[in-house]
Parts: sequence; C-alpha cells; structure tokens
Amino acid sequence: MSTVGAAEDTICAIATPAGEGGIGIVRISGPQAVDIARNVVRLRSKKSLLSVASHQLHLADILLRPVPSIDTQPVSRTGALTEQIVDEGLVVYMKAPRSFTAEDVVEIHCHGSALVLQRVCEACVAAGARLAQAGEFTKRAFLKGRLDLSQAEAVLDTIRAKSEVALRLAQRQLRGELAQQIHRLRTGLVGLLAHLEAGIDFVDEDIAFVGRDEMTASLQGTLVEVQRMLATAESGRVLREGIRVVITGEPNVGKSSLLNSLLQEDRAIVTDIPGTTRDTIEESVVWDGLRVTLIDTAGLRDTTEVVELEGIRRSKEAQDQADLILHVFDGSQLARMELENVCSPSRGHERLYIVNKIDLIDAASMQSLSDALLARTTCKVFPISVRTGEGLETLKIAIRAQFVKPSFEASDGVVITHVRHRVALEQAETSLQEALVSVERGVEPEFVAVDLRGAADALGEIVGTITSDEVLERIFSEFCIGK
Ligand SMILES: Nc1nc2c(ncn2[C@@H]2O[C@H](COP(=O)(O)OP(=O)(O)OP(=O)(O)O)[C@@H](O)[C@H]2O)c(=O)[nH]1
Ligand SMILES: [Mg+2]
Repeated sequence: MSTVGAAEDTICAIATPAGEGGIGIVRISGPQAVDIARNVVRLRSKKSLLSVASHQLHLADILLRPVPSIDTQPVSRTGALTEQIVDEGLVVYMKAPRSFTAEDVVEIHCHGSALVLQRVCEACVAAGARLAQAGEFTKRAFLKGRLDLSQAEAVLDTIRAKSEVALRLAQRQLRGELAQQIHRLRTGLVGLLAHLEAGIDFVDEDIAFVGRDEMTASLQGTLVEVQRMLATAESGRVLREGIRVVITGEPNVGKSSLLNSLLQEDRAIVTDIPGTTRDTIEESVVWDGLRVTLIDTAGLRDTTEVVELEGIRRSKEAQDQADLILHVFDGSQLARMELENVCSPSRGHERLYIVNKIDLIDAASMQSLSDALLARTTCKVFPISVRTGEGLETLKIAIRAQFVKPSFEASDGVVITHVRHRVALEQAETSLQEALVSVERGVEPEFVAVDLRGAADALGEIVGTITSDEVLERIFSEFCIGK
C-alpha cells in the first residue's frame, strides 16, 4: 500500500459542496481527531469532547485564532491574541470503530459559509491534521475492512446517481449484494481448489478427493452464475452512467425541434432558416430509469463561414463520444436528400435514421424513402413528425430498448454496473471454461488448479481481496475531496 494515506495520520476536509449552504461540514478522521477538533470547538456544556457521548450532536462555539494582520485584535492581558468565536455549530464525535472510516471521527457542522469552513479546515491543519486526498475517507473505510471495493465504488455511484434506477443499483451494491454473491462463488472455488491441492499432494495414495463429475458440475454451476451476471453488464452500465445521444443531419431538417420535443422543453432555437443552431446544445432527461443526455448539433453542410465551421467541428466531436446517433432527414425534401453517406456503422457506434416531417408527405413517398434507406443500411429507420408528435413515443421506446436489454429486465438478481467488474468476470469466465476443458480431458490436477486460481483471483479483484495500488488509486481518485 502506498505510504500516502498511512492510517497513522489524521486527515481533514470540507465534506459539503463548495458555495453557500445552510450547513457546511468539516470532517476529521484518524487517531488525533479529537485532539485536533478541540483546537477549533468549545462545547457549550463546557465538557471535554473526549468525555461526551459518542454519536451525539453537541452544541459548540467554533473558535479560531485571528489572522493577526487582518482581524481587529482582541488582546488578552498577557498580550497574546485571544481566540475569536467565528460561528456556532454542532459537533459529533464518532468513536472508533463505529464510524465510516472505522477510525475516530469528528464532524464539525457549521453554517455553510465557504469562509468559515475554509478557516476551520486551516485550523485543523495547523493543529496537526493533513488535508485529505480525494476519496481518502472511503479508502480508509476500505483498508479497515468496513467496505469492500465494490461497496466503496457504490458510495461514489450513490453520490453521482442521476436517476432513480441508478440510485437503486448503487444502493443494492452498497448493501453488499454483489459482494456477497462474489464471495459465495469465490469461496466455492477456493474450496474446490483446496480439495484439488490436497489431491495433488496425496496423488501417490491415489485418493480421489473430488470426483471428476462433481468437479464438472460445480464448475459449470459457477460458470452459469458468472455468465448470468455478465448478461446484465451492458444494461447495468448504461443505467448507472446514462447514454449520450447526438442528433445530427443537414440544416433545417428539424434536429432542434426533435431535441425540444424529446426534452418537452423549449430549449433550442427553432427557425426555418438553415444554419440556426451554431453550437452544440446538451440537456438530460430520464426515461423510465434511463438517463439520456441529448445533444443537438449544427447542421452539417459545406460552408466557409467561420462560426458555422466551428459548429460543425463540435458536432463531429460530439458524434465521436456518442452512444447513439440519431441522424435526421427531412422527409419532405426527398428529391435533394443526401443518401450516399447512409451506412451501417461499426459496432459501438449505434445509429438510428429518423425521417422527420412526415406530416408533409404521403404514405407512398414514405415507403419509397424507407426502401431507399433500408437498401443502404441495417440500422432502424423511424418515420416521425415533430409537428404532430407522430412516431415520437415509438422512437423513445426504441432508444431505451437499444440499451436496456430484455436479459436485464428479466433478471432479479445481481446487476453488474461497472466495466471493471465486467472485465474481471470475463476473466473468471475464461478461466472457468479452460478449467472445464481440462477436467473433461482428464489433464493433471495441477493444471486445473492454475485455472481455478485464476478464476478465484479474478473474482477477488471485484471485491478487492486481490488488488493493486494502481487500481485503488484509480478508483479513489475519482471521488471528491471529503468523501
Ligand atoms: N412540417 C413540419 N415542420 C417541421 C417539423 N419539424 C421541424 N419543422 C420545421 O422545420 C424548420 C427547421 O427546424 P429546426 O428544428 O430549426 O431544424 P434544425 O435541423 O435544427 O436546423 P439547423 O439548426 O439550422 O441545422 C422549422 O421551421 C420547424 O418548425 C415537422 O415535423 N413537420
Ligand atoms: Mg437547429
């Protein structure tokens, strides 16, 4: 483990968001938490913080030494600067190990003034605390075994959740649903491994510790469960993160109109002048649990106009980061429609073709347009009219269905929401498959053991039983300071 974050030191940070607020909290964690806090707070009850009941809020004055050159200086009879009461607040002492970090924790709840919070934090540092790094409180909770790695990730997911479903998934993971399932599978594998290794040791005595059929059945059972979890991974990830949908097409086809109507809000300017939208416009909605960020872009056309060129550049940039592109055509402009670029993009660049303004065309023209498009692409084609609303509901349902697969809707078990977990499960899957082939072929138990160890280690990575500093660094650096 890296030396930064060694648990002997005491860390502090402002735990509430920057800016004005009703309440702001400074959090201190580590063996010196109480001693440091005593430099900043004085309980109104006049009791010492150490002697008061843990996990209870106590009214306190927040005291700071004045900054000599700035503050009017109340000077005591001895000539020393006296402390100033800068605020009043509540203080809670959470005695180890019954705290988030499993260390001694003191939280100082002041008014939500950026200045007070800053000064309190500085005073804590002056008294011996170190400013916490991003995610360091949660990292300590992990290192002390209060949370496993998947639960630590769920803390961040909870903070970031932007939809009810994302929040629910985060909470299930935080409560340890994934961790328990992984531990169960891993324990099974480790058990098999123990038998296998005992078998290896006693091979001369020709003792069959686990029969081949028993081994196969057990491995297959584990493999099925790993695969069932993997089947939820893609939907799980998009439900946690949401998707980015970029609306593209030539000028004046109705891109901004579509954005407004999908948002149910008059967000982008709509006119009949081609080239109305210059910049990209980004806004999010939640459809049945799926967070969808819609991005309207400048219409693509040949131009030398500087602002429009920049708009087109941004449009292309947005497309590169899209999970889905809605490419819009104006159905009423069939004759001059540019169909040459219609294609079936490679995997990972999902695309739907939208024919808008069907209120202006008859069924026969729509049919021939559809045929022309479908001759060029395997992507789905959606006829819509933003003006009448026709086809919009079908489009929304199709967008959601593109990402939230039936395998997810049908599963009531553990859901995989992180790419990191998916990669580890895929490794476990491969190792299990290799182990099964080895058992089938009757190869030496040593080789089967290697694959079993591989599968168990892969599962261990998810919960952090097996993990590197680098992985921890990556995970916790995504957190905010103070969590
Ligand atoms: N009849 C009809 N007109 C529509 C429909 N959707 C949009 N329009 C009209 O088409 C014109 C262009 O719409 P916009 O949404 O500004 O088109 P855009 O693709 O964003 O255009 P740029 O920003 O210039 O690239 C406006 O006059 C809209 O009222 C539709 O379904 N039917
Ligand atoms: Mg527009």
